[in-house]
Amino acid sequence: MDESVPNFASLADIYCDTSTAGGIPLDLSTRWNSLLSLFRETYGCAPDFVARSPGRVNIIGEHIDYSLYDVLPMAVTADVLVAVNVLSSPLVKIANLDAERFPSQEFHIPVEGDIEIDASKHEWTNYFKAGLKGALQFLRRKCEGDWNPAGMEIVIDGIVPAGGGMSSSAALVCASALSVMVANSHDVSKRDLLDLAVVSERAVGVFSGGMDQAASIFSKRDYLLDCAFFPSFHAEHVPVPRSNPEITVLVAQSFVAADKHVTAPKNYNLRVVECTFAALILAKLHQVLLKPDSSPLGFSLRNAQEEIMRKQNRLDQAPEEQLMAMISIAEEKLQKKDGYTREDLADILGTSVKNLEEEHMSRFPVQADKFQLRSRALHVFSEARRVFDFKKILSDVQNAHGGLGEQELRLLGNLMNATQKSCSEVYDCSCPELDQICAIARQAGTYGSRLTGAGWGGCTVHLLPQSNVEKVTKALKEEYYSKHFSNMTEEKLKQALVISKPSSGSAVVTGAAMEFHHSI
Ligand code: NG1
Repeated sequence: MDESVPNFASLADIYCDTSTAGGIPLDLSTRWNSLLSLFRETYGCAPDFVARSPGRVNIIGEHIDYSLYDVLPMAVTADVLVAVNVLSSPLVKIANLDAERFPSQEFHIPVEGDIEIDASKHEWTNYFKAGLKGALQFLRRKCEGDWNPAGMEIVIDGIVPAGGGMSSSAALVCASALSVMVANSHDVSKRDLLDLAVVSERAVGVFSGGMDQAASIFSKRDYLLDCAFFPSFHAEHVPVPRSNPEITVLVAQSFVAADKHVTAPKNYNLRVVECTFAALILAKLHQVLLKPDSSPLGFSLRNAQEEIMRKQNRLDQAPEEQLMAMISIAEEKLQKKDGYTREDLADILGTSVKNLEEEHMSRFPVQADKFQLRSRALHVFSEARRVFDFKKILSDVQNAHGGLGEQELRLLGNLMNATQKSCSEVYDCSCPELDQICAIARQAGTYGSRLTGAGWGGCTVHLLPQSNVEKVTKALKEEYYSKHFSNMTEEKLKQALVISKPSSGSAVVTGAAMEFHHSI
């Protein structure tokens, strides 16, 4: 767990793709060359290093990381690159390969004091600044005495679709934080990078769970990442057993932009607050005390489960039985099916509405008259159970040295379909377009189809036999893309439908790799 972020000299160590030239995917080498050329044009020298962090697709476990339940994502090939030349004075100059959408900026790093980020102004550089802020706070704590932050000349290129459920923001924050650590000559462990990237992302105005940053940092090529958050973070690489028929993961964009930073008060942040209240109310009704935990507001449903199970002497029960018990408890105790007002919550918790708002709703605004505790808790407990069942199918097959057959694949698919149903009907984080894409894809031959990431737009993920890829993509093109978007180009369709393989996580790239690509 204390492993350092790897340093690679060859891009072939990072990317896995079959369409390669000399082991390197062709369009990726073109992209690296564009980055390095722009760097030279802008700053008159080659970068000292490139920090990279990928996006991710979550296979199962949606909206439960901030309740500290296990999730199962994997990193994708699409990533963010931050090319850096280190300066001795604390000046930061940032350019982006897509200069039209992301204009250049310059600012000074305060020698003392914090980096200011105005979360109400939606600027792309906020994400870099968030990474910088987290890294500087970390470095100031670590480096005692006379320490001055290094300046940086930077060119950034990100190809993780924004607002697309593939975690472009976490990829940018992780790559930025990593670049600052390396520019300040700090050998950074994956664990430290995770801690500071999660805190950094919360500075941009979202009560982020830890899944995206964990997947971006810890992932390993060809493996899924089993992330556990309770009682503390732990990640394991899960092999995907061979299968007959051969399977593929397809990611399909809805092109409904889901900007969770803009909609957070009614969507993402509100869900975090609702889950926190559900934890506090369940604990209160069972007269158990919760110690603060690492969830965004300090009290998670997983923590409430632990304490309630302890009180009922059920801690030695299997995790799936405990989760079934929590489902019954939520059904019995969280009775208000149409939601809880602030007064209801204050009343049960024995506090005032003012205190309630100050303690749990003051860091970021949330907009709601009623808080849906029952449905949110039921989604969380049932989704945590689905993750458990999904992992068990994989590990049983792996332990028996067998392969996934039709029966196991159908079971995995059913779990993904059940997640979609719960996201749509219980957690209320889907949208008609996501529901429609999943229905079309299933009809055309996937085992399982569901939204991935925060939802309310963005991406869907599908598990399907390799042999059905053509049928499913054709159905999606005809029945979704061409119906919703009259002028969809081939280029845009290529971005919309991507076969994803588990990729490697954050890395620093130096020396030979960059020169090699520069000379292609
Ligand atoms: P997206 O919006 O797809 O990056 C968000 C959260 C995750 C997790 C998922 C829902 C951030 C950075 N990411 O993912 O932690 O809660 O929603 O499962 O906030």
